[in-house]
Amino acid sequence: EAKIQDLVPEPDAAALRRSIEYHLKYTTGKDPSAATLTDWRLAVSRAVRDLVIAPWFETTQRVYTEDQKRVYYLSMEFLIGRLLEDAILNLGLDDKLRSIVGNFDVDYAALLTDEPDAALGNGGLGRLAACFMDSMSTVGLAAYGYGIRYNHGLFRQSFENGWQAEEAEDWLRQTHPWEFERPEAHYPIGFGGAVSVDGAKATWTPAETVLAVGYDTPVPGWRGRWSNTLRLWSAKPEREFDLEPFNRGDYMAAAAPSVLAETISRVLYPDDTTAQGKELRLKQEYFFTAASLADIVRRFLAHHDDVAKLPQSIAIQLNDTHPAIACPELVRLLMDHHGQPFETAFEIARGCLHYTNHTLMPEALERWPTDLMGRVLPRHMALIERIDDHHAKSVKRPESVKILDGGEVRMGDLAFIGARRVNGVSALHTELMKQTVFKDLHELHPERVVNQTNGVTPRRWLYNCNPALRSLLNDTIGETWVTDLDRLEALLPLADDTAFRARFAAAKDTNKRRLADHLKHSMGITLDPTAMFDIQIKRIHEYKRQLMNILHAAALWNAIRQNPEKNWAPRIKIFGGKAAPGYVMAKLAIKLINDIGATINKDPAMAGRLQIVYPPNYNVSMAELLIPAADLSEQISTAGMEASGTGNMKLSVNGALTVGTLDGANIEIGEAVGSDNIFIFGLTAAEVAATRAAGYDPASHIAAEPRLAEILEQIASGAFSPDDPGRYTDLVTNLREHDWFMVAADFSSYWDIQSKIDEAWHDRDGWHRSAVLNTARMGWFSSDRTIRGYARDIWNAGTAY
Ligand code: 26Q
Repeated sequence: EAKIQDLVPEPDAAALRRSIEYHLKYTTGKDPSAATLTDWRLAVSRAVRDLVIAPWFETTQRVYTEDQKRVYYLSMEFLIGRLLEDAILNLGLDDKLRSIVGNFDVDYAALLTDEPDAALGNGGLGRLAACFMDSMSTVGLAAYGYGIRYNHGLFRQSFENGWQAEEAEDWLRQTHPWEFERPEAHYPIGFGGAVSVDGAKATWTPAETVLAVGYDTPVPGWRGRWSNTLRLWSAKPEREFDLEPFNRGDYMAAAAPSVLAETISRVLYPDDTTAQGKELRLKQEYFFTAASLADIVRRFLAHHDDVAKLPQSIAIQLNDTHPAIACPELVRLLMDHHGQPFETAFEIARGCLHYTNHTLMPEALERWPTDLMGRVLPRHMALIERIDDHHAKSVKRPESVKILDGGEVRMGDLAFIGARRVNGVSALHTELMKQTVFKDLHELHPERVVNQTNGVTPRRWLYNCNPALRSLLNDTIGETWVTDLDRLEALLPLADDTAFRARFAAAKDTNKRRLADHLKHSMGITLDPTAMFDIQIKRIHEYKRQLMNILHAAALWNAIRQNPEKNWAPRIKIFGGKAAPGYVMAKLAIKLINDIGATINKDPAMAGRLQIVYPPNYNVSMAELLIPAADLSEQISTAGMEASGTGNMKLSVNGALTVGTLDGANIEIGEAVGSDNIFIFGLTAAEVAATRAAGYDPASHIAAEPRLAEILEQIASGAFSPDDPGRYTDLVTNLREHDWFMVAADFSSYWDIQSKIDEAWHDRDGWHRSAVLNTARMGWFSSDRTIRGYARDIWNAGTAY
C-alpha cells in the first residue's frame, strides 16, 4: 500500500521544466516570446500545483475509507498571503525552480513577488486561521477550512499627505491559479420570507435565495505528505436572468436577480473592532455558515444514516462568533429536514460545536437587533428564543444568562450555550473570560471553558521568511525543527558560543540589509542597517497603543536634542498597520505618526540617532520582510486587552527581543524565554482594573512625568502640525482627561524600560545571547502544538504525524 509520502513525486528537473512549458502553452495560452512575468508565474504555479494533487486525492480517500473524524474550521477570514513560494519551499523545489526559471531568462525573485496577497482577513484572527490550516495538514489531521471567497480582500492603504487613504483591493483581477471551482458543490441559501409551523416541524419559505458555489484550494502539509482542503464560498444568483421582463424588453429588470447574490461575497468588512449591526454582514455570516453546514451534513449522510451520531464523526470549530448562527442553523436542519425533536436536535448540535473567543472588549462582541434577525432569518430567530428558554429552564439564576437582552441577540452567549467547549487564546485571556464576560455562564458550566494558547506556523514564519536563519539552523541542528519546533532547544548551549552568536548576528544583519534594500527601492528611503530596528506591526488600535510608541519617539527627540552627546542607541522605529476606515481615532494616530516622523526625519541632529519609518499597506508579505529584520518587538497593549497576539510570537522566534506589557501571550512568552531576555513594563491587568475602579486620573501621571507633559504641550500647540495647529487638540484633551487605554499611567515605566533597552543594545554580546535564547526557547509557540492541543482536548480527533 502506498504511503502518502511516497506519492510526492520525485522532483525531476527536466519533468518540471517540461511541465512549466506545457502550462505556459496550454493553460495560459502563451508563447514564451510573448509571455509576461505573470504568464510565467501562472505556468510555474500550475506546475507546482500539479504536484500536490496526488497527495490531496490520497488524503481524501484515506479519510473516507478509514471513516476518520473530520474537523471543520469555520472562519469569516483566512489571511493567507502568497502561496507560490510557500508551496515551493514546502515541496523542497526551491533550488531546482530557481535554476529552471533562470534558464527561461525570467527573474525568479520577481516571479515570486508578482503574486498578489490573498488578504481575506483583517489581522490576527484571520492569520491564525491560515496558520491552523498549515498545521492541520502538517500534523495529518482530517480537516476542512470553510470561509468566503471575497472578490475584494482587505483594502489597499496609501498615505495622502500622511493621512490614510483606502482603495479597493482586487486580488482576483488576474487568474488565481490555486483554486478549483466546484460548480457541482452548490447550495441554495435563503433569506427573509415566512415560516409555517406544523407541530415540531416548520417550513421556511425564504423571500430571496442565492447560490453558494464552492472553490477548493488544496492545503499541503510539510513535504506534501498530507493535504486538506480550504473551501471558500462565492455567492451566485440562482437565476442569472428573468426571462419574462427580458421578453418584454426590460433588460435591466431581467438582470435584477443577480444583485443581492453579487453583493454577498463582494467585500471583506475591514472593521476588526466595532461590530456594527449591518444587515449585509449578517447575510454574509449566514451565507457561509449555512453553505458549510449543508456541505458537512451531506458528506456525513453520504456514508452514515443516523444524524444522532454526528458528534462522533465531526467536530466544528467556530472562529469567534462570526459563524455562531451555526447553532440555530444546525438545529433547524436536524428538526425541519431530519425530523428530530428540538431537545435532541439541540444536544446533537451542541455535541458538534466549539467556539473560540478572541476578544473581551464589549464593543467588539456581536449583537444583532432581534427585529433585524427576525426579518432576515425568521426561523432562526424563533429557534434562538427556544434555545434561550430551554437553557434558562435548566439553570438556577436564568436572568443572568439570557441570549436575548434588551432587544438584541448576544452572539457570544449563543455561541457559549450552543458549544461543547469554549476556548480562550492565551492563558490570561482564558482566565479573564471566566472572570468577566462569561462569568455567570462559566459558573453554570465549569467544564466548558478551556485554554488553547495560539501559535504560528514555523514554515511560513521561520523557514520561508528567514532564509539566512534557516540555513544557520539547518547547518547547526539539522532540519527536524521545521515540524518539531521544540528541537530549537538544541541551540541553548550555543547562546554562550561566540562563533555561533556571530553567525546568528550575521543572519540578522543580512535580513536588515534585505529590508533596507527593499525600502530603498520601494520608498526611496535610506536605513542604516547597524541601527536598532524597533518594530511595531499590527492593526492600528487605541488599545495596542501605537500612540505610546510615537510619544516615546517624540520624547526621545527632545531628550537627544538636549543631550546630543549622550551614548544613545541609534534607533529606527518602524510602524506598519492599517486602521479601520471608520475608526477616526486610529486614523488620527496614523497622521500623528507621520507628522512626528516627518519632523524627526528632517532634523539633521537626528541623523544616525533616531528615524521613523512607516511604509504603507502593511500586509502578510510585508510582515515576511519586516519580522526577520527586527531587533526589538513592540507588544505594548493595555494589559487585559490583547487576547493573545501572534505577531509577538513571530518576532521572538526570529530573534527579536520583546518590549511588552503583561498581556495576552506576552506572559507565556516571558515565561518561556526567561525574564532576562524580555523587557516587561507597565501595569498588570489586575492593576489596570483596580486603577479604573478607583477612578483613574491621567492628569496626575502627566504632572509627575515632565517628558510626557512636554510632548503633550508640543503636540497640542501644533509643533508637529504647523499647517493645522489644532489638529490634535481633541486627542491631547482625551489623553489628559480620560485616557481609557492608560498611556499616561504606563508612560514612565515605558520610558525607563526603553532606557534599559538602550543600555542592553550597547552590550552586543549580551543582546545577541538574548536573541539566540529567544529563538531557542520559542518552540512551544508553533501552531502545530496548538493544533495538537485542540485535537486532543476539544475535537477528540487523531493526527497521522
Ligand atoms: C465583527 C463584526 C462585524 C464586522 C467585523 C467583525 C470583526 C472582524 C474581525 C471582529 C473582529 C475581527 C478580528 C479580531 C482579531 O483579529 N482578534 C485577534 O485575534 C488574534 C488571534 O486569536 C489574537 O491574537 C489577538 O489578540 C486578537 O486581537
